[in-house]
Amino acid sequence: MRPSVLATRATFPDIADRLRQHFDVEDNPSDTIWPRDELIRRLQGKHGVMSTGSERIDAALLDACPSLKAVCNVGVGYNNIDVAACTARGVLVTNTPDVLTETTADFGFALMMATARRIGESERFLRGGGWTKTGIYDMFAGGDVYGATLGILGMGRIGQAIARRGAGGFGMKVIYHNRSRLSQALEAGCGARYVDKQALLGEADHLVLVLPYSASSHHAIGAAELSLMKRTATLTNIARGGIVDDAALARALRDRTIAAAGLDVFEGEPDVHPDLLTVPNVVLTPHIGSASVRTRHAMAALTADNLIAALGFGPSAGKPLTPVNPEVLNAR
Ligand code: 8YV
Repeated sequence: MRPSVLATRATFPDIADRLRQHFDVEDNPSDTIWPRDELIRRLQGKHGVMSTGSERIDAALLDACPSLKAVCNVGVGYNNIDVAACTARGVLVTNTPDVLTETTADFGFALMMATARRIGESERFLRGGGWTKTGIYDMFAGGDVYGATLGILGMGRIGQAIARRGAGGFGMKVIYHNRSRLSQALEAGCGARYVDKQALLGEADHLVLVLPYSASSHHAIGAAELSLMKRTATLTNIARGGIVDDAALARALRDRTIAAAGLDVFEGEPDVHPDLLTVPNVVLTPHIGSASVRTRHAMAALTADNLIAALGFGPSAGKPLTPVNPEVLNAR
């Protein structure tokens, strides 16, 4: 009997073909997010799932889908998956590190620049016909990026790639804070200096968040942290919703206690806090940090290879490339 797998979103035709060499495949051509009960229904009898950050994979879902042996996430962050619950049930979890690092760093840098230089606000002004009615000489004067201080909270692969961009091409002084300090070699490689969180908040002209979401990073940036930032500073979040207290951020933007924010991720996304939709000094994007065609294809390919290997097929049968809970493999 061929194993069955579910892809929760539409995937590339060649990736679907790759999966079909080994599995019966059900995918989601409509690309809408299935409600949870529908997801559970579609997972019945499935041995593996190619999931995204939009699905919550927890103990209740696993118990309702006992045939599931592998949860292969199209994404590096996997806070949507209860890994301990998967491990306890012998379900392998995989993710997609490395293949998205540079693309996501490009996006983080672009969003930071758009925020600093007020690109969203000025584009809305132009589209609204404002340019033909008003003198705009200083109206959209923003903060400089070149030569400014770039602060990075969370210094994993993507944080380091953003640091390299800042220190390299943009002459920035780069400071970072992380749970653990990088080795001297890594710090030198990305041109960044370790500081404590308070110094990071107080010194950064542009603060970029790239840390994983967990109970300990929930609201890592709230009203207290925002109050430590410069009035001229910007905040960019490409990490996860929930790391920032969005209501507190909306207040800080409204009161101009910080200059502007760029947000690709939101608490409760795809819903966005209504106050963030009304303040002008924020650039909003719908969680597209890794979304270049080449990178999304590479993420899908790695996920498919993980799924194929996890279910015992292909050249690395039994040895998925990027497991999150490899202890499950040892126990098999
Ligand atoms: C994905 C991401 O868009 O990799 C991540 O952690 O947030 C993004 O690359 C997301 O996981 C949906 O698949």
